[in-house]
Amino acid sequence: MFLDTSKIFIKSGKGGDGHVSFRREKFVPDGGPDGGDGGRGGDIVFEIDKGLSALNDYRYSHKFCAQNGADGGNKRCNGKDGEDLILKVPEGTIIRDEKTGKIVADMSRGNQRQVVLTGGRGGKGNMHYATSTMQAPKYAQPGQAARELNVILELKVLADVGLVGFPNAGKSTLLSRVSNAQPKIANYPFTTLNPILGVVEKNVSKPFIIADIPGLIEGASGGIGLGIKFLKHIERTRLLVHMVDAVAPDETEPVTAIEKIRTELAAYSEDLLKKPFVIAVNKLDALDEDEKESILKKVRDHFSDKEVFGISAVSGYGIPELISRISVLLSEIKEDIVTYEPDFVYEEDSSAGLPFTVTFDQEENVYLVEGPRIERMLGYTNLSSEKGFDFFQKFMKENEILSQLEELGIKDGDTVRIYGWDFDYYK
Ligand SMILES: Nc1nc2c(ncn2[C@@H]2O[C@H](COP(=O)(O)OP(=O)(O)OP(=O)(O)O)[C@@H](O)[C@H]2O)c(=O)[nH]1
Ligand SMILES: [Mg+2]
Repeated sequence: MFLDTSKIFIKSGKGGDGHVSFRREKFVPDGGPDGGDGGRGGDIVFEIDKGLSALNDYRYSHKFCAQNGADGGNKRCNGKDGEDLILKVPEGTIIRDEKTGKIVADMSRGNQRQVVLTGGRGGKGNMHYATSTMQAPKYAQPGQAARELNVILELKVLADVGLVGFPNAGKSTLLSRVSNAQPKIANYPFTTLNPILGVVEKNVSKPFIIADIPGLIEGASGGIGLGIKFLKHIERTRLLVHMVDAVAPDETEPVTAIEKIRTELAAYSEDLLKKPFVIAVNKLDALDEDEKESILKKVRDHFSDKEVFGISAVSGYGIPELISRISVLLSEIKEDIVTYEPDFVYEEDSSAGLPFTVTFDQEENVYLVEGPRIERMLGYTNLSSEKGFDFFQKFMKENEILSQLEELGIKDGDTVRIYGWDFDYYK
């Protein structure tokens, strides 16, 4: 079976915690801090695999977690980084946030590999927190939390040409003749059950990809037949080939058949209707010269501004002309296939709501700010960078930590200690 949507849960690795330890050596009574850093957590990475044509790998597995970073150790040992988890998808896979429907990534063309969830940063060990006033820091930074997300994977195939038509028109027969693909061909409707891609390489200046779309029927856009399920696979093609059976009975004769298919395309999306197209009238080998002429004339009269090719997918008649014309048309159409711009932004788990305390330590004459809310903030803030420090100042203000310090009577020049970091307070 061909799977073109799947819902999965992804989670990056948590950063390892920094370690608290002190050097112990003979004859050295008070060894300095030597707790190592935690390793970084693994990323969740999506990668295009050209060998894949469906999302079948995601049928039974729905949960994907990258490895956590290891905690730091003593003697300045840093924890091992967690391994990234690489998820392979076919080209054309769109990743959406399940909750908001926003685009996380579109794995197409230029975007062959993308980190979708970064692993948590490893926490710094206490060896980083020794300062002139704080020789024996008992604090190490916790590792940054893992990031997790429920996402919907949706495949919208990327092909240059979409082959559309009623069932049994001979689409798969044509594909098998001009490309490397080997679709099933049979004399009954709905032989092809999912889109099949083939690469056309012979007799063209630049190879292109044709998608054989399962037969459409009246009402397809409303879900009849294999219907709407496959119309989305036409969205990202650049050129359509309307294929019709020249020997089909009246109600499915070429002009009617093409008009019906175009009604379905329009009902799905006006954009499909705007795509350039050519017409291939197939099975001409089954007609005599007069019948051939009269059918082609009818189609040409009706679609007077379109290019109409008479072909036989079985005998090969007319196919070189059709293929070389498609090749030229493709070179004239700009490569502006629909790609989806990411608009999803991962929101860090908020530290709001977690407790914290602000106290005054008389013995050491410092103000202490502690608690899970502060630890969480330190986990994702790099205080030694300017940006990190700005964020930290904003955090102190917004979380009313500054106003609580003021209530305790803090004055300019007093020391505030936050897990081993000492700051001079200035209003
Ligand atoms: N005489 C003749 N028969 C053809 C020609 N092309 C295809 N056929 C026959 O038409 C039948 C349907 O061909 P397919 O290629 O399976 O048709 P399809 O459009 O892919 O059909 P679905 O997959 O059901 O949408 C098969 O029996 C083919 O052998 C042709 O040029 N001439
Ligand atoms: Mg077919």
